[in-house]
Amino acid sequence: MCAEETKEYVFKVTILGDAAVGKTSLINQFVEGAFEEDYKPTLGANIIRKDVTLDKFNAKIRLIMWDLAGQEKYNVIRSMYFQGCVGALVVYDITRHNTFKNVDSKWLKDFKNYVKKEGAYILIGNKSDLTDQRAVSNEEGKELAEQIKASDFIETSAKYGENVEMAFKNLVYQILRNYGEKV
Ligand code: G3D
Ligand code: MG
Repeated sequence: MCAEETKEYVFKVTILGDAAVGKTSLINQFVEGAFEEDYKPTLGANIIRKDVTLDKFNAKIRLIMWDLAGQEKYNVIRSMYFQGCVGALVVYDITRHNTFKNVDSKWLKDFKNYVKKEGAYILIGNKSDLTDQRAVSNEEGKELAEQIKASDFIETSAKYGENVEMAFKNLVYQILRNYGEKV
């Protein structure tokens, strides 16, 4: 009997959200399992690769994550940033309400404009460890996720690694579903 062939996937995903919501920290935490305290805004976009294994699905999955660095370059690289993209984490900072407002009016609007095919996206409320500075409630987050038809809503702490792996993996599961996989 032949062994079943392992499928291979390469997914480009973007991490969207206002400056300093924690996009780079989320990626660092996911990739290294460590928190980079040193904030150095670079220019353009960083491209980070990670191979992902899933419990419920046997496949080789390579994630190519595009992280927007210096936000001021965004308008110039926007179309390139979204080209071939199949999913996004749309991130706000639970301590700053304006980052929450921009989720739909700015980031998701661009994602939908540029990612023509059905793209998967998950709403992320980051900095959940800063409970005493919270400005956006969990309920508001849930409501927005429903309203924008995000496939999931997760509060994370990139600082402590809370829910970070789950956020990226849930995004991968949703992308696989969009590819017709039963996961
Ligand atoms: P960005 O890539 O979206 O611009 P960064 O954001 O990942 O660079 O993070 C911006 C600032 O928020 C950094 O602080 C970072 O340490 C902090 N941060 C990111 N995620 C979390 C989190 O979950 N909890 C807390 N408490 N802080 C977080 P500095 O002070 O270095 O600018
Ligand atoms: Mg960054």
